[in-house]
Amino acid sequence: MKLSTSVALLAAASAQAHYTFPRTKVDGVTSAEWETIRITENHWSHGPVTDVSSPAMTCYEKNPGQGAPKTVNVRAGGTVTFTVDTDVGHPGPLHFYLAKVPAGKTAATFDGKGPVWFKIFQDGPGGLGTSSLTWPSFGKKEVSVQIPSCVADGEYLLRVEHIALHSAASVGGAQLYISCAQINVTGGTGTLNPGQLVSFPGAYKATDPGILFQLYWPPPQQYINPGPAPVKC
Ligand SMILES: *[C@@H]1O[C@H](CO)[C@@H](O)[C@H](O)[C@H]1NC(C)=O
Ligand SMILES: [Cu+2]
Repeated sequence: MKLSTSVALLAAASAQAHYTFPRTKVDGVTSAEWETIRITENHWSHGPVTDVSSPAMTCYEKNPGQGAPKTVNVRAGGTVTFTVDTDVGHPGPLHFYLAKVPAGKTAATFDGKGPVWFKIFQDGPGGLGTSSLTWPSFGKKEVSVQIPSCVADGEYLLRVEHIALHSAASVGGAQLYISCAQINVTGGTGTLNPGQLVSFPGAYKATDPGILFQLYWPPPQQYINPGPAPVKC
């Protein structure tokens, strides 16, 4: 009895450090949970993806093929915020990717598979070369990205990804927290050249230097974000 109680407490404590991204906020309007974001496999456990070759790398969906109930409208150049449940409890980089929905599909029906993704944002640590790196998203209860003003109008999947590096010194130790919002962009100039598109899974290898990473000692001198460089307008 006593043992199972402390095991349950431990499990609850580690689940607390984990996180999900259940709601969007656009133009001051906050969605319901999993209304504009596809419900993720970890919606209850909050646990991470640790195998970067897993199909879960796309959108970490609980119900692939089902889509979220709504698609949220956003102006190119506008901001999409994801709420974090409960907060970004681990150190590591934050990434956002977009995938344009192909003709014949909608944001609700597109599976996001294949080479369709381009990166629109990444961040990295402060304090390189010291034993106390600082990560901009650490502890945040919301994370936001600006949709580039130069994208083409239309429906997209917007994929948020936070890579927790606290256990990343061994292969398979990095923890990826992922979800996909369904968005509909208007007012874009359409002049973006997204460069080479990448696939999830596929874009990352377990041994990429930004995935297999010693966070603590010796003090890291650099951090190389995995995946392509973010696009520029
Ligand atoms: C996307 O926005 C366009 C332009 O406002 C609109 O015509 C279309 O119905 C929207 N699509 C969705 C799925 O909301
Ligand atoms: Cu965790």
